[in-house]
Amino acid sequence: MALLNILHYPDPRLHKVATPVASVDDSIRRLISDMAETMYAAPGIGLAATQVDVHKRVIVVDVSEKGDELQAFVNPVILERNGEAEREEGCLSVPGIYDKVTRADQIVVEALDRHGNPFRLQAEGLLATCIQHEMDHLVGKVFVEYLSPLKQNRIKTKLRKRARTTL
Ligand code: K1U
Ligand code: ZN
Repeated sequence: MALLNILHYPDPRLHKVATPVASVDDSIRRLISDMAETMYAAPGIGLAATQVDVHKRVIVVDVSEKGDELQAFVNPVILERNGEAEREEGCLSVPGIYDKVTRADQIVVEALDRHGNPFRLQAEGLLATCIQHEMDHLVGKVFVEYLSPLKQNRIKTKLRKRARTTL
């Protein structure tokens, strides 16, 4: 396994659109393992392949207390969205910034697992929020884009300044 480099907002590569995985082979299983290791080390509760500069439709999520319930989703598609919930979100690509975002409270998602088998999951609460946040990354959307233009500009300035002083 390997730790992968996480891109930081406003890196333009975070806005690339990921392409579907044609076949869940050993290279995808390796990517899932490396993404999981990177997510746990950060630490975080989710990670999208886009964030590690791999533009394929793969996400990993683990919202469990102990961090022992890894879920990998290849080619995820949301089939249903129900209700609304506002939750505080963070992002490993936007370090130190947290803000509230409104999303569906319950979703039904279909994807392939690490063996290429299709599965369907009904998710709610933090798990639903996290899956939607990660799937946004796959279409090049970062959670700060839900915030006002003023907040987005402040965040960009702060992170650019921080990147310059930590070089
Ligand atoms: O960068 C990411 O996409 C991961 C992100 C996922 C997320 C968090 C909160 C709401 C929606 C999506 C994170 O994991 S940020 C870090 C974080 O939330 C966390 C870190 C340590 C312990 C518990 C949570
Ligand atoms: Zn994120």
